[in-house]
Order: sequence, then C-alpha cells, then structure tokens
Amino acid sequence: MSTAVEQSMGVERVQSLALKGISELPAHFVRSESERPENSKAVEGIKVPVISLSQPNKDVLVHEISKACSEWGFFALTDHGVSQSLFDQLRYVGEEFFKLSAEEKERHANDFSSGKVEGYGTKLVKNNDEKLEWVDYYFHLIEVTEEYTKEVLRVNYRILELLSEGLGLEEKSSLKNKLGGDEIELEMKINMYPPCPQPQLVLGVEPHTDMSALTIIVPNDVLGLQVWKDGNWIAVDYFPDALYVHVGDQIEVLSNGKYKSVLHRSLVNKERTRMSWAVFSTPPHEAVIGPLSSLVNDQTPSKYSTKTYGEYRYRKINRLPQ
Ligand SMILES: O=C(O)CCC(=O)C(=O)O
Repeated sequence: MSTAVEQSMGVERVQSLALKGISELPAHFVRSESERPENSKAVEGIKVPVISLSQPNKDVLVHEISKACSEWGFFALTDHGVSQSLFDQLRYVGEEFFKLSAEEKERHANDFSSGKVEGYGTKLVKNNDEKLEWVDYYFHLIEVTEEYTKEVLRVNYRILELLSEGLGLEEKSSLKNKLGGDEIELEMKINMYPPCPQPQLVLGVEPHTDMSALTIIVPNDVLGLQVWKDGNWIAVDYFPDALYVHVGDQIEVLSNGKYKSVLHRSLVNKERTRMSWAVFSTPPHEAVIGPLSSLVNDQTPSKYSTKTYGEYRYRKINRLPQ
C-alpha cells in the first residue's frame, strides 16, 4: 500500500484526467530521471517462482515456498482451489465500481482529514517534491464477496502453516497464532490504473513493501507489476489463474529476516486500463509483533524491534524509523 498521507477533497482523479485525452502529463506525475520506468528497466530473462499448492510432496512444497519467500518474498501460486467463478465475481465488483459516474464514486470517497481511511481515493502529495501515482483505488475492510474472503483466508492460513514449517517451528500454527489467530484482518485495495499518455515517465504505484503479513493480489491481464530482486526490477508475467503472493513486513519481522518483505512497484500502460485486487492480511492493532524467540540466539540476534502492529502501522504511514 502507498504510505503517503492522502485525502479525498479537491483531488483530480486520475481516471477523469485520463478521460480528458491529454497527450502530455501534468508535471506532478513526471518522475525524476532515475525513477522513470524508461531509466530503470526490468532485466530480461528472469522469471518469478511459480508454485503449485497441489504439490503432493509436502517437504517439496515447504522447501519451494520457503525458498521463494527467502530469496524473493514473492511467488505466483497455482492450483490453490479458488474457483474461476469467484475470480470473475471479484473482477466484476471492481470493474463496476470504476464504471460509476464521478458523483457516485465520490459518495464513497475516503477522507483522511476526518480519519475515514476506507473508500475511494487517489494519492495526495505532502509537499511539492513528491510525485503523484497514476492510479485511483478503492480501499476497504473486505466484505466484497463473503466467499472470496473465506477462500483468501484459507489460502493465507495454508501458506502460514507452510512458512512455519519452513522456519522449523514445532507448531504449524505458530505464525498464524502470532498474527492474532482467527482475529487476522483482511483489507482489500482495488487499484485502477487508466491508460496513460506517457507511461515511461510515471509510476502506477511507487516502490514499497507492504506492512501486512501477506498480500494476495489478483491482477487483470495488463502487465505492470515488478518485484525487486538482487538489485534489479523483475517484471512479473501474467498467469491467468494464479494468486500473486507477497511477503509483507510482519512476516519478515516474525521470521527475523529469513523471509523477505518484497519491494515492488507497478507500471502503467499506454492503451489499456490495468486493474489489480490486493488483499492485505494484517494482525489486529494490539497484536505484539517481533522476531519469534525460537529464532533468536547468539548466532542470530534479533534484527527488529518488537512492538504492536498499531504502532508499526503508525510509524510506517508517518515514515518514522521502526
Ligand atoms: O497493482 C499491483 O500489482 C500492485 C499494487 C500494490 O502494490 C499496492 O496497491 O500496494
């Protein structure tokens, strides 16, 4: 998620700007030379890990997932059991929202100044040096389709079990329990990146790691997601039925850095609208998160401080050191 302070009043939505048919971007979208996609291209020939959740050999599955989360903090998950019709429903809900008239969408707008973080939004800048992102979004505690919520939770819990085993923890529910057990919360952000006249100069979502435990994304078929690995951006291919799993900051902290919270960004397209449906699983605000004691010893001292998720979130949003 973007961490900049945002608000809803008096913002020009990216979707309405795109509809004006401009050929040149307003300056506040144009990135510095080094940030521009044209000057920070993804390297060719490297592919992100793709893992089948139906892998019959459990040890192989644990190995594949923990390797992907240690080396990448990211993988595409296939054979996860979420049905095609559920994907279709999810996509329908988001697409229909962005087809509403501007007035109707504004009725759902967020308003950071009054503490309403849920709703329809666009990034706002804190100062003149900051750049805008080429995206509008709809952010909410998930209730889009109850069925999808259940399915995402099921997949989350399964991944947490496999990650616990990969850490050599005795209890396979260790990570889930530390994250609040059945109190784990899901938040959904539907991103809509309209066609952009100069995609080589802008970012859809700027580089960031997620403050969640895990994030599960379903994109449409327009490419744009890139993940950072070993000093390079790697473009993520489109896998029609896959869930794109990102390790977030809370898993990095709990695993004392064994699993990496993946730095990622998204680019936009000149002709086509890109969309993505991200579900962030987060601990409740009062959950205390720090490196698991069984992973800390003289050889591997604690790399992170322990604090409540609420405090972590406050610090991340306000760009304070953790
Ligand atoms: O659109 C994507 O694929 C990534 C979106 C993202 O990282 C975010 O919304 O935080």
